[in-house]
Amino acid sequence: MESLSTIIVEHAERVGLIKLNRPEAYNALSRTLIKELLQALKLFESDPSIGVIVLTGGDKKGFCAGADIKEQSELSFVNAYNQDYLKDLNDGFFAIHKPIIGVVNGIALGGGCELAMMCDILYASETAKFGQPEITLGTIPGAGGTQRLIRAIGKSKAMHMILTGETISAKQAEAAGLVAKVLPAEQVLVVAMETATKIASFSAPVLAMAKEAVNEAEELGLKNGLHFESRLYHATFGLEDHAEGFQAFLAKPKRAAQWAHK
Ligand code: DAK
Repeated sequence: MESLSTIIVEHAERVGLIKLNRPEAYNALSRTLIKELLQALKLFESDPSIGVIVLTGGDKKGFCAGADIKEQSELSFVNAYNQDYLKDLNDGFFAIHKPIIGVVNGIALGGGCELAMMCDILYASETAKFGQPEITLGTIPGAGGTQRLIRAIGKSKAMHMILTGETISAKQAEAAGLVAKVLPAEQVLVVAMETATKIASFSAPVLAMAKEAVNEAEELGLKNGLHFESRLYHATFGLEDHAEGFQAFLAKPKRAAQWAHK
């Protein structure tokens, strides 16, 4: 990967870590940051030594303050429309089969809250705050806020956040179902990395199928969703890892499965 100016990329045991790194602008989503973030995601997606991706905001300025307001202020409607301004962000996340854990360690506002919701699992620090303040700027959420927030926390709470621009705390986000776990700021990334390592220790194709099946629940009705799930479930029977997982369980004594990731 070319030299990076807005993110930091690290490798741990089967885990790829991406830290947003524009502390001078609260990690706002400049075009460069989005380009580098999507490159890093693509790289980890294609790297067989990586099973799970962790996305966080670094230690200094929280997770992300949304679209870069300075950049956006210079865009006319026609330019934004013709360039599909920021649209590649959602498309980039849709292309990732590996699980992505988002670690929100401070503010996640506007596109930052939307970026968090593009992840598959969210951990938050006790100091985290989530909000869609676009209404205060004379615009509306544009990267999934109106669509994902309602699915995550229900209509009344989503409407309240979007129409008032007010933030919710990490504890409120956890109670509402937006966040899986809230931890002290100094522990949240460490625990998320432990979880990522645990998830990454399972069979990669099975993880991808599980992620796809869960995500399809938002697209399909129950009957079609159950059908899709059962077909993927049957498909796992064709994997070497399926045979290995069952043999390891049935062995006397029971042993740990050795995944071949195929
Ligand atoms: N963009 C650019 N710079 C930002 C920024 C942002 N979003 N947020 C903060 N900064 C910069 C500030 O301008 C300031 O820069 P200097 O003046 O020092 O040069 C520096 O960060 C420190 O900010 P503050 O002085 O304001 O620091 P405070 O601690 O007082 O406040 C804050 C921190 C994060 C609470 C505050 O800065 C804030 O409210 N920021 C704006 C948050 C916000 O309104 N975000 C929503 C932006 S609209 C789409 C995809 C995405 C989107 C839309 C469409 N498509 C797919 C189509 C997303 C839209 C949005 O996110």
